[in-house]
Amino acid sequence: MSGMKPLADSDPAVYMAAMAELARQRTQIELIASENVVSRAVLAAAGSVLTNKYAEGYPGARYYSGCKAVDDIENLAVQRCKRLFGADYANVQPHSGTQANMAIFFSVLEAGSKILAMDLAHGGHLSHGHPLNFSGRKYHIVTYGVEPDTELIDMDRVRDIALRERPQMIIAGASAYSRTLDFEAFADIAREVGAYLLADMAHIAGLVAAGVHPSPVPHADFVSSTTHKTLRGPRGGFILAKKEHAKAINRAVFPGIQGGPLMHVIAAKAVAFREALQPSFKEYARQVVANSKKLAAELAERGYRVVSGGTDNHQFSVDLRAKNLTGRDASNLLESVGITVNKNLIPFDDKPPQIASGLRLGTPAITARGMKEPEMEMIADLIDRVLSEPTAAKKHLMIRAEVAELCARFPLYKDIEVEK
Ligand code: DSN
Repeated sequence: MSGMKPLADSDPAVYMAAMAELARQRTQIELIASENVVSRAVLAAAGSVLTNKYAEGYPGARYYSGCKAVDDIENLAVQRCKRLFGADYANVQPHSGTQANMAIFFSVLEAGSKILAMDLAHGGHLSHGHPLNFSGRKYHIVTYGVEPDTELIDMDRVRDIALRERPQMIIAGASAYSRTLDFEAFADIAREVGAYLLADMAHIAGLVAAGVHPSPVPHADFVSSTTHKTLRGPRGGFILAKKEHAKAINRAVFPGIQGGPLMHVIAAKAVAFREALQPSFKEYARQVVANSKKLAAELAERGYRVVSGGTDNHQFSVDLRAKNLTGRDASNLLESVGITVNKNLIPFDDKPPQIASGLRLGTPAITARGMKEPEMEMIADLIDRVLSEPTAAKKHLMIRAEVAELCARFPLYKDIEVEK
């Protein structure tokens, strides 16, 4: 890998594993909805000397000397993030989306406070109340979900639950929901019951930045996000909030739940925010959604039931019950031909999460490679040919070759060469 000769020379085992991962990314179709492919500039920042610097605290108020350069970088990241989302305040230090949520909870909630969040079995997120996660262990979680007939969130139902339960916080956000979230309606409900509104936009942040999904920023007290999904940045998190919460959030992140920030990752976030401010990013996000709609429609045409009947964003789930396949079996079959997806519960699933009746598919990564509608038709066809004949091993070999051929037309990190 260019710039990786020192690693190749000193630690061939790690280097070869990194090369194997590069080869996997190059030759497979990535449909995991939460993954993406970052630019070379983001990679360079994340792999830079900034990893060496301790910078506990915030710009201008650090607990270590020598922070001039990293202060400049964090200030840039914060300014760009605020500009991108039109926010009053941003904290770019959270190491992940879960830690962003943790800091927000710690800033205004007490242990045992009641949180109303989307049911994990309907598409909610681990950090919104899984019983083994800190959220489910430390807080009293009550849930809303989707309706059995429409598989959509019904805001009247959310309001009824909120009025009954009187939570201290409501979370609007999901990791497997393909429809537009009505942040304004969530905010009205939160106001009515005296709750804080946290919008977790981790999945849709890139779509929000580009204006192809309504923004939660004008409506929510707090917005949490990751940077590595539709936003196409490095693995990490950030928080936006109304100005009045700035002090409490800063304290909750550091020293509340984190020590030294990852300055190399913050630099990569700054680079990604700048990229997302460019007009080309709007076009990228528009194409992500167009591809998602096209892939869902092509699969529906081939007899796959798409949960809620379609998608408004970068992802959707398919129900495999009519195909007599589980999510686990289907994802293993697809992986064997170089198509990477994840098994996923569908709403009201009768199977456990390790087996699941559905697959979740997303288009951020394949769109970043340049694929468009004609390729979505080809991918739907490849998926269908594998899943329609799960035991046709010879045919699967041919499909594997077709997947590799398609990927070769959309090269990834062309300049990166394996060191001899
Ligand atoms: N695990 C991520 C996802 O795949 O949606 C969310 O953290």
